[in-house]
Amino acid sequence: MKKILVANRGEIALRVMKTAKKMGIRTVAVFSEADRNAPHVSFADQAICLGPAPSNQSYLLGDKIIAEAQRLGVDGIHPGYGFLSENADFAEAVENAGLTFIGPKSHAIRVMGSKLAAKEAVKSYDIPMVPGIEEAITDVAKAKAIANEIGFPILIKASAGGGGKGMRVVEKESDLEQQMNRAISEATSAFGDGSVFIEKYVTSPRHIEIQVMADTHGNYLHFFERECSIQRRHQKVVEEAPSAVLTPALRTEMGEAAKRVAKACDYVGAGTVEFLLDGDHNFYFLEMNTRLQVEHPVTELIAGVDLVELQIKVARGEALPFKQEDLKITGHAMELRVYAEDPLNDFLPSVGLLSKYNIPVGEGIRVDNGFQEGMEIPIYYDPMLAKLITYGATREEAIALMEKAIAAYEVEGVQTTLPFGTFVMQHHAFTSGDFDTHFVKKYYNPEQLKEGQEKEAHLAALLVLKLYLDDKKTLRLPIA
Ligand code: MV4
Repeated sequence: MKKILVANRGEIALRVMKTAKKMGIRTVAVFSEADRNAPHVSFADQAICLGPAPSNQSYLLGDKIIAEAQRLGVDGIHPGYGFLSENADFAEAVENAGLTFIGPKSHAIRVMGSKLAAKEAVKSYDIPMVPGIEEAITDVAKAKAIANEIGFPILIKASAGGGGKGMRVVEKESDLEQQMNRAISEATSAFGDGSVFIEKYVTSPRHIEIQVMADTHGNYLHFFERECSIQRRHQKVVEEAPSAVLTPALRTEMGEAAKRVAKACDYVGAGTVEFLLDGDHNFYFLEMNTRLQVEHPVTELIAGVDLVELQIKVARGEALPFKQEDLKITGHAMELRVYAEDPLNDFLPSVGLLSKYNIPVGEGIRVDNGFQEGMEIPIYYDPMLAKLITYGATREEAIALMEKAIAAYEVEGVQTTLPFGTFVMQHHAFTSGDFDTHFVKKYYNPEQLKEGQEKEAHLAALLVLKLYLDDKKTLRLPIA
């Protein structure tokens, strides 16, 4: 593989191209008219404008991307995350065009894109699943019978779902019919597929996901877990590896289960198997994400691997260069997603001009960044500016370093989730490790953040006053 096209933008396009460059592979960037001056464009050896800013006129134009790749003599296409990364038809079209899709086969993408198909596929692989049904349901009377058997609360989920869309918690039988109809209509309008199913609702789970990797020689590896319980409205904000609560035995058990999920769909490349972990440390398979994930860097730091390099090697047909026994966890990594969103104003997007932008640097600090000072943040895409990642010997060290790195991160012109990161790092529930997916809902309100910021401002004012008073004590001769 001599030349790779990265069908993405922002920090992930840069991150993929950096590894390609390191491997001596030439890079092609694609961009929209809004991204003409973006760093991923200048970093690449070649760059192609796909069209106007909206994604459906640029980054989602699979056929155009493939045609450009062929014209430029590209060997492989890396889709990054989002956009075309989990589009089975695109993966297939790339392969049919005689190019390599740096990711799994379209079969695996298709199976895991449907929650019901995924359940069906892993059925005979001894994977723990939440009590529930394995088929779509439309009959309310049948749904009531099943719900009573499982026991309330139950959760109605859309088979094609994602991001919590089409998901409805039902506390009691009398609410079921209405919630089911809502879930079906939401799923129909969002995904064009109204199939829903029922699961027991796990009330206070933690979100634990396992990084897996498979090659074309039948080797499967897991690279331990990431914990992503700190999220708001299904948007992850803080991720870490390892989880504060997994024992080595549970880690191995979940890792082996994740590898079996990958086997169940003939997986190739990097993937992530999501689990819920309940208060009694029971784990349940949720779904598999068939792409490189946003939060992959925390795994890279604790496992000492470059996941993009491994993706490319696997795509070239090479065998994975390790055995499971070779892999071990060293240290602890923490990631904060730096979004251009206002944590004081319901996390509304805060787009505009980055009038000042300086990222922190130093030992144990990694910033996967897609922006630079003077750039306008486009309204058309995900407003993530960067990922701030810290790495230390222990969880405490990674947290302390994160607080320092947040303080050193200079952003002016837009509001960001940086202060929210400080809130999380200083919260007892987080530092003690005793938290679940309801952390934000349970503990966060903007007033608390404001209070913290005011306290900080007050302390700063006191310090200035003290310095001034100390200074006044120093005798000074009047200027003649
Ligand atoms: C659940 C659940 C509780 N019980 N399933 C949310 C997104 C979708 N991929 C799966 N999700 C959940 N499924 C059962 N049976 C709770 C969630 C959930 C959640 C999961 C992971 C991280 C954050 C979450 C926030 C709300 C709900």
